[in-house]
Amino acid sequence: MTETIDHTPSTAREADPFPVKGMDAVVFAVGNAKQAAHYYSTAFGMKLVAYSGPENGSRETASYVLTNGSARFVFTSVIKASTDWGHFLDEHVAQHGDGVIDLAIEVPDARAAYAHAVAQGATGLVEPYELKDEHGTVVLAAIATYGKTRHTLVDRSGYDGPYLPGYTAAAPIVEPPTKRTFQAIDHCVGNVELGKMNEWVEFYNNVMGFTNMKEFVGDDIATEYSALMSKVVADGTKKVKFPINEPAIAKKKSQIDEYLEFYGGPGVQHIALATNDIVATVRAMRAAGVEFLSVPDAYYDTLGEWVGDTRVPIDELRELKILADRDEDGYLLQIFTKPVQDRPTVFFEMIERHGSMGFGKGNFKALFEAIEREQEKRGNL
Ligand code: TYF
Ligand code: FE
Repeated sequence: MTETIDHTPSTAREADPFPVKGMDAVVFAVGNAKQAAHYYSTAFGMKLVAYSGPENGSRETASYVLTNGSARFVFTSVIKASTDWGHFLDEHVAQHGDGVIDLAIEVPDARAAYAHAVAQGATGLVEPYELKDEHGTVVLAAIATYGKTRHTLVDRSGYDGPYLPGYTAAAPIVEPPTKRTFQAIDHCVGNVELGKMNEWVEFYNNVMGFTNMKEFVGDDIATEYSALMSKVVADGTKKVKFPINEPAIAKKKSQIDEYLEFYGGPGVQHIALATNDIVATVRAMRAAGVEFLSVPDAYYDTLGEWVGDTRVPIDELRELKILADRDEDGYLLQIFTKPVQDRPTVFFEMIERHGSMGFGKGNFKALFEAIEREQEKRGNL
C-alpha cells in the first residue's frame, strides 16, 4: 500500500467545510427578459454573452446572460410554461414582480457543498446533477434560502463555454462602454420578516460556515431613525457577503415592511456592484437614464470634517450625490439607485472601496432618510 502524504497546510485542511470561489450569478425572473437584457446593456453597461431560448432548444423559457468583469446576471422569462419550472417562474413573476430567484455561488465541489449544506439543516431543492455539452461538464445543485430565493451551487471547473450547457454564445446588444461601469458583485442583501434576521444569520453560520462581519445595525439605531436591523455574514475570503435586514418598529413604516408588502414576502433587496471609478460610473449611468437617490446638500457641508480626504473632491461627490464613509481600515464611496421596477422592491448600489470593508454605516441616517422621502412620494410611509 502506498502512503499518501497530505501537503495541504493544516489551516486549510481543518478550515472550511463549505469553500466558495465567489458569486456565480444573480438570476432574475422577469416579465420580459428581452427588454431587461436591453436595459442592463444600455443603462448598466453590461454585455450580453449567452442566450438560451426557442432558437437553441429551450421552448419554455428565454434566458439572457450578461456580464461585466466577474459580475454575471441572468434574466429569465417564461415563453409558455410546460413544466414545474415554467409554472414556478410564471407564478413568481405574478406574485413578486421582477425579482431575484437565485444567488448562485461558485464552489469547487457542488456535491460536497450540497451534502454539507443538507446535513447542516438546509432544505435541498435540487440534488446534484451534471449538465454536459461540447464545452465540458458543469455540476449543479440547489438549496433554499429566505422566501422563494435559492442558492444554486455551481462547479464549473470542468467547463469552458459561455455560461452553462444549453446556452450558446451571443453577440452584445450594443457595443459595451470602453470604460467598465463595474467589475464585480460586492454584496447581495436579503430582506426577511420581523424577528427572522437572526435565524437567517444562523442559517449561513451553520450551513455555509459564514461568519458575522462586525457591521450591524442594532436596536439603538433602529429606534432612532432606521426602522431596520441588519447583520452581515461572509465567507472566509470575504468574497461572498450577504447582509440580512429585518424591519424594526419605529415611528415610521419601515422601508423593509414596504418591500415585504410589495414583493409579497422575503427576497433580495439590493445588489451592490463594485466599481473602481464611481464618478465615471455614475456619470455614465445617469446619462443613460438610471435614477439615483439624492441626499440633501447639507450632507456635503459637513462631510469633509469627518470623512477626511478621498480620491474624489467633495464638490464632485456633491454634484453626483455620491456618499462617502470612513472606518479604521479606510474609506468607501457609494450610491444607491431608486427601485429598478415599478414595485418598490429591488435596487442597486454602486460601491468603490478603498480599504474599508464596511457597508456605509456613517451614511445610514442620510440614506434611510432619502429612502423615506421616496416612500413618502409613493404614499407608503
Ligand atoms: O448593504 C448595506 O448594508 C448598505 C446599507 O435598506 C443599506 O448598503 C442597508 C439597508 C438598506 C439599504 C442600504
Ligand atoms: Fe449595500
